[in-house]
Parts: sequence; C-alpha cells; structure tokens
Amino acid sequence: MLKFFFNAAPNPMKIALMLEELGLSFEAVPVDTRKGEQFAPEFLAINPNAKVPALCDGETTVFDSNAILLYLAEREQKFFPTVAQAKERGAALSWLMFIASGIGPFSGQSVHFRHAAPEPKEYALNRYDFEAHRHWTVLEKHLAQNTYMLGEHYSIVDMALWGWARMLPYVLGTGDATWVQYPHIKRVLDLVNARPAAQRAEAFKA
Ligand SMILES: N[C@@H](CCC(=O)N[C@@H](CS)C(=O)NCC(=O)O)C(=O)O
Repeated sequence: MLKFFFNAAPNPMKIALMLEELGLSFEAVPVDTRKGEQFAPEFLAINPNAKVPALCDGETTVFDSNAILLYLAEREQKFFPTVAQAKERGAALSWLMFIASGIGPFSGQSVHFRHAAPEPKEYALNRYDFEAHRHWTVLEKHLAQNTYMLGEHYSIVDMALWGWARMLPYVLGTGDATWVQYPHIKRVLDLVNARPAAQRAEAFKA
C-alpha cells in the first residue's frame, strides 16, 4: 500500500491529483507542518529535507513533488512520454524541471514575502514577485500555443502546474486581475478542475 505524507499546500496537492488520476489506493498520512511534525525523526528518515509531500511504496521512498509525479508516471506507464518518444520526453522533462526549479520556489517566496515576512521587505518582495511573474509569463506564452503543457496530451506537467495555478491570485496578490494577465493559465486550470480526479483531490484536501 502506498503511503502519502501530505498537507494541503500546492506541492502535496499535485500528488493528491495524480493518485486520484491513477485510481490508486493509498494510506494518507497528514503531516502538520505548523506544529513542526516534519522534523520528527521518523519523517526525516523519509524526507531528510523535512518537507511534504513524500511517498513510500514498500521499501521505496520518494520525496520532492515532481520526483514523485515522475515516479508514479513511470510506475504506472501513464501521463508521461516513454523513453522511445525522445522528442516529447525531452520537452516533458524540461517543463517538469522548470516548474520544480522556477515556478515553485519563486511562487513560494512571493507568498512568504507578500503574506508573512516582517518589514522591511520591499526589496525581497519585488525581487521574488518579478521572478514569479517572469516564470508564469513563460508558461502563459507556451500555453497560448498549446492546449496542455505537452500539446494535446494531458500529463504530469499539467498536474504540477495545477498545484500552483489554483493559488495564483493569492501567490501574486493580484486577485481577479490575475486571469486577465494569464488567460491561458486559467484555461488550463479550468480544464484540469473539470476533471473528476481534481474534484476528488480538492475533496481529499478538505
Ligand atoms: N521542492 C519540494 C518543496 C516542498 C515544500 O516546500 N513543501 C512545503 C509545503 S508546499 C512544506 O513542507 N513546508 C513546510 C516547511 O517548510 O517546514 C517539493 O516540490 O516537494
């Protein structure tokens, strides 16, 4: 039985969506990061970086959300191009890592400096906001030309995007105007939200 360590934040939600898409049964283990449960020795043995999500699959443990998405996609042979599909796989790996290394960290720091950091924070907020917008604009331009991140095929790259896109008005502090600036992100968000698995993932979070 898979064990899924989670809270309700964007990175674990990507995995909740993937597990629902695959229809896999799993044991859900909530980790209350506000109480510091991520620093418990038992959890550090699973993820030495003390973050959720993490996944145990028998003897195998995987941490970092996009690594878990890829692990599950390869385990189930779904939602990701195969090694034989080299061109598609190259694009898929690039966008998956772009979301892991750019969208996630810059969006996360924007949230921190906008909503939590003490003053003075103007320089840091501007810096992370600028980079967050720059990364989201790269995706927006790509999605202006493509139905999904990998063209016509829904994949784990869209699931990785969905985790953060759901929160974009809050991340950027731009409210409803967010979707005027990022209409194609919104279009894909709506496409994913319409999937029963996304609705089950949101219900799971609740
Ligand atoms: N690169 C990691 C980041 C994970 C991460 O930042 N998780 C947050 C929730 S979205 C967390 O565990 N925060 C608790 C903490 O920082 O102590 C991933 O993609 O899984």
